[in-house]
Amino acid sequence: MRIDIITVLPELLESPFNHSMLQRAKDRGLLEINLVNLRQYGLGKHKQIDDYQYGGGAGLVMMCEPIVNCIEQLKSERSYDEIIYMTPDGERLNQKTVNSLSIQKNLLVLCGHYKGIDERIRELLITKEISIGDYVLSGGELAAAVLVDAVGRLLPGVLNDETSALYDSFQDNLLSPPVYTRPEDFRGSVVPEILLSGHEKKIQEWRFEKAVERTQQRRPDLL
Ligand code: 6GU
Repeated sequence: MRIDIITVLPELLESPFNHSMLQRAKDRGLLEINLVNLRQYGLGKHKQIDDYQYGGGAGLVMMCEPIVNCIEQLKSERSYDEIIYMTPDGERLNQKTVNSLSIQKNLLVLCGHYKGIDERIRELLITKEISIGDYVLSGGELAAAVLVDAVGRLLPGVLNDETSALYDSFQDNLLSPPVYTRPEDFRGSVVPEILLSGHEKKIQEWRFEKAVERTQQRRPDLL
């Protein structure tokens, strides 16, 4: 998969993908991430990318020309399965969307800033709008990092144990069951006996039961 990310702050996105799973995905040639600095497409000698909004009001709006020129340039080089705009008023990201994006070949992600982007860009070029939750970030970059991480770890060959994504929280609309490692007794708090039994079928049943219980308690909306 290739993901192109259009941003005014490429520095902010340089580190998040250089560690752990995402680094492994890149090393194995499963994931290519290309940061595009929107400033290059800015207008005039100041490379302007934003301007005051019509109708007045505080806050700058990202202009049509730099973004449209940038996207058109990228589209002339390859075709995209989705052109995603990261915005707090987008559809809230969930595992289902992450799963469906993880089977695409080319994604283009646009990070918004300030008061957002000129509405006409959304009408003309954006195919999907994504928010990562009901709170406001100062820009779309950290949200894009969240999206790319969630998608990148699902690419076949990225996870060590390929089945492990199957047991992720949310993968079947259930939260994960509790997990334990050594020692067996930590300050008097002990690991549930069933997990020490070696009884694989019973352990699976226990985990499922705990997953349902935890989901009921914490996220009944998922059931
Ligand atoms: Cl995608 N962008 C911004 N600026 N804030 C957000 C968001 C995105 N998702 C949640 N809050």
